[in-house]
Amino acid sequence: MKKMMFGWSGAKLLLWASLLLTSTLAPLSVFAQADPASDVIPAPKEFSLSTADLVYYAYWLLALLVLLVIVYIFNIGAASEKLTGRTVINWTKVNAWLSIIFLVAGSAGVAYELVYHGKLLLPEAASAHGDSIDNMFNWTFGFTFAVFVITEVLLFWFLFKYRHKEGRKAAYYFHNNQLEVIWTVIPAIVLTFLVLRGYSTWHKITQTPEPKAKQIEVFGYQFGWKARYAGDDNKFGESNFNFIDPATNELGLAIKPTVVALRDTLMADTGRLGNDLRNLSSMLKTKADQLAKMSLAADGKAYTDLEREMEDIRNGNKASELRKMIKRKGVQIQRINATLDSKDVFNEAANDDKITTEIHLVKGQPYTFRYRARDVIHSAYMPYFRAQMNVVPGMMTSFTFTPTKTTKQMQDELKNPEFNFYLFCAKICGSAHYNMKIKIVVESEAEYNAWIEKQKRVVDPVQPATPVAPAEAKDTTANPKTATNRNIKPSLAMGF
Ligand SMILES: [Cu+2]
Repeated sequence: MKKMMFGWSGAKLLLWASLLLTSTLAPLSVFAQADPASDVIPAPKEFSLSTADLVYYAYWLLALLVLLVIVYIFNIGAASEKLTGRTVINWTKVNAWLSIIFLVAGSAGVAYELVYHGKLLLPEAASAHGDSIDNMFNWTFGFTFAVFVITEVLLFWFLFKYRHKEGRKAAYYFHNNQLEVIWTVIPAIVLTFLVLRGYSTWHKITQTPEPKAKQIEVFGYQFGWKARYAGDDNKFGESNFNFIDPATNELGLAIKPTVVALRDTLMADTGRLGNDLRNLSSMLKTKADQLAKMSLAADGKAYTDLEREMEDIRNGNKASELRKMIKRKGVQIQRINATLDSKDVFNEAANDDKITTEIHLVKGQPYTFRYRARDVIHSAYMPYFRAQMNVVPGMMTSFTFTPTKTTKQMQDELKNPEFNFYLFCAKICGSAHYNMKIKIVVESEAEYNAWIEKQKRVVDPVQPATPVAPAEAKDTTANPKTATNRNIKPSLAMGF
């Protein structure tokens, strides 16, 4: 009897309830919360329960209790059914009403989500094509939401209305062509409409020529963005991933002295690595002498590291690693040498380019962002401008749009003086992906001009070679266009 009172269903319920309870323990303040921006692991706090914790805990205990009571009531019913042979619980009816409860609770949940989290969908649009994207989104959402509501209501209502009843016979319905045609044709028409609408909107956004569009290069890497403006000549200098040097040429621009210096460094590296490769046996001997003076007890990790290095030399791993590095650098040297004499590549167009850590745009001016990536695929996402594009290594992608609201305007509209536009990475590209963003400032033309004037050129215009009177010298350097001698001198600072 006791066993029957608390049967298998009760045990299952308890199991679920305890799982639920343990999963809800996390918000308790006794668990120290780590600051995601800090590397420091917080020390465990002393055990303490706040009032909020207790209320939270009590709430779940109460829910558990109510569930237990319900289970006991049903168990008692089932037991008396067994003893008396009479039907106490009409399960068909219980299930039918449960489906109605599910429908009502589910609808309330959907309404709650729409009201409270609906605003998280997309912020207000701040670009010329933003409205057409929003329009498309609303149409798609409207259609699918209507279908969702109709089908869910019918599903649960029919479960309730056509439940089993004594004496009622189920209708046997084999096939109906008309019905088949209706539920095939209507979705086909709706989907065709939505797809064609999406296609034409996307086509309009991406394929409409924008002859007045200014170009800005946006360069993505693990983990950040750089922007490049074309400078006074309005021409981007050529670039090539083989020219990339993290310290002096992050974007791999075609600046001859910088690239020649990189090639020379690579050649020196190759020579050094070649020497290492030839002297592996003496290297092994030196390391063995070193190891003889050490002990595992006193030196620990240094000792085992040294042992491992020696093992790598003995088994040939070190030699093959060195050969690989020499080969890789050799290929890069060859590629650089192959382009060094090309007037198309090294045409000095990169000299006046400006590399910036912020993107500044003029309100109402169309822009084409041309995207390049250094390492893996990133995705440039600007939610307010309704713009998103993959940023792919070895392939230039682009997106053209016109910002229609200044940062200041948005700050006033949202009553948030801290507001800023950002370009985010929307592709999980590595450990610091979450931090990969660049600020975008939309402003007036005058403000933009003042900002861009202050940004450093990639290559400083150089002073004239012959000494001149100070006043004159100042004039020549102030305006790079009138400079008589424009030798290239790579700037190590490069604006970042
Ligand atoms: Cu990324």
